[in-house]
Amino acid sequence: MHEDQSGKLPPGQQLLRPGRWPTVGEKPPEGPFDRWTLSVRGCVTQPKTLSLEQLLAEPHEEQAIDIHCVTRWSRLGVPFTGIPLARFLSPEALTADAKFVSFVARSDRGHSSSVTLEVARMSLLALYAEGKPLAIEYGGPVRVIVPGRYFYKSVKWLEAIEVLSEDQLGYWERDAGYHNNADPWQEERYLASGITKQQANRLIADRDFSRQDLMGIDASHRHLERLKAKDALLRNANFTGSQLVEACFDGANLANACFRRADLSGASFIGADLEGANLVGANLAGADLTGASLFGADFISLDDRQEHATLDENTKLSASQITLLADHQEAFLKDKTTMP
Ligand SMILES: Nc1nc2c(c(=O)[nH]1)N[C@H]1C(S)=C(S)[C@@H](COP(=O)(O)O)O[C@H]1N2
Ligand SMILES: [Mo]
Repeated sequence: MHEDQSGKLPPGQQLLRPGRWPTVGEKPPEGPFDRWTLSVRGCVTQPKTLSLEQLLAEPHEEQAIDIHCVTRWSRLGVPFTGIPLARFLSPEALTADAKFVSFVARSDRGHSSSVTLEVARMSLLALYAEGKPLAIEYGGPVRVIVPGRYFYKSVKWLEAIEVLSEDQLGYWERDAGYHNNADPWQEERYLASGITKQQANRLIADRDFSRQDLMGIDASHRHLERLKAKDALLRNANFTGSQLVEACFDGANLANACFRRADLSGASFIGADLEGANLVGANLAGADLTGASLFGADFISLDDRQEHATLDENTKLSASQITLLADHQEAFLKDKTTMP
């Protein structure tokens, strides 16, 4: 546990100024939201379903909680108000085999995430954020806020709290390789990639990554001119120092990918997810970033401001894409956007 760490910035995170709050993940579910219910089930002595009115009538607490998104942006001391989850998870309320808690969202894809009972007991059922009822886009009317873990543990549109005797991996943890412990102080972002060196070398030789799941692939210092990587899953991939002139990454998931000092001139990232990606020292002359998501991405180094991405008048980047970035990234990109 790292309770002493609150109010501080974990390694590899960038601070967003108060009020900046990107929305991340799936679209909100269908309403109505005023008849919301939350059930508590599984290894409990008495399963129950609470209405929104009942939740609102419970005694509330305000807590200032730090948000650390796995895609490298953080907000410190965000005031959330709601019900300490420990109140529903007292030893008397649970059966003897209770060990984990799965948070289940109302969601088309059955979104969920799980934590240990110990971590669940430190969490908050948030009904308000920053003094206002929690907005639908941020998981209202009720979401869980799990302090001291990457924000993907903080499930939005919380519909069920399932107490478990054995852990059950959640949506990101099961299908996308997100680390199940998610401690930002240990940078527990993703699991290691499952691709072997031989597989990686063959794909690199073919220069075709299209639609493949290659999370964490090491493609650093390679000659990958005109690489085809449309719709590829390349979270946490390493392209450091690679030659990627005119590569196509349209629609690809490049969250937390590293393009440090890569040559991306004329490359295309239309609609790609570049959240948390590192583009410091990359050549983006003529690159097309239309519609790419850039929250948490790095274009300029904080340690050495001389080191930054190169953009030119042919780089396609719109002003609306940079309004939720960390201040120093936004300031660097401000005079370099080429579209409204
Ligand atoms: N139901 C649901 N909860 C979710 C997600 C999601 O896709 N669906 N995404 C998670 C991730 S990855 C993050 S970073 C935070 C984002 O919360 P925000 O949109 O309020 O910033 O929600 C988490 N909770
Ligand atoms: Mo996230």
